Amino acid sequence: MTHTTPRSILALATACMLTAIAASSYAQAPRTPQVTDDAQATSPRAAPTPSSPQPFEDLDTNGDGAISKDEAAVDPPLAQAFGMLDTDADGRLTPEEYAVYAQGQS
Ligand SMILES: [Ca+2]
Ligand SMILES: [Ca+2]
Repeated sequence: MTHTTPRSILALATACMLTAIAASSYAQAPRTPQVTDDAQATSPRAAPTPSSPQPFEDLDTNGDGAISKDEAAVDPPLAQAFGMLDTDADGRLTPEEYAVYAQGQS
């Protein structure tokens, strides 16, 4: 009669499971605050999202009277809408074409 099923093994197994569960939830815990800390720390400074459209003159950095795609790149929403705003598809935004965007922003 060497058949031994001590309860200590069951207890040990249960303890291992609990430890594993505790370890997994503990491993997840420190990540969440870090992410929110990063988001709070960086978003106010590193996100230069202009609430109002920039003046045409500011975007036309080379002063040729039109906003090229490169010049529009400083304003990501404008760069995204560039193709839609460039109604004559010449690759440049005239003041009239830009006005449509500026009005839509304000
Ligand atoms: Ca220009
Ligand atoms: Ca155009």
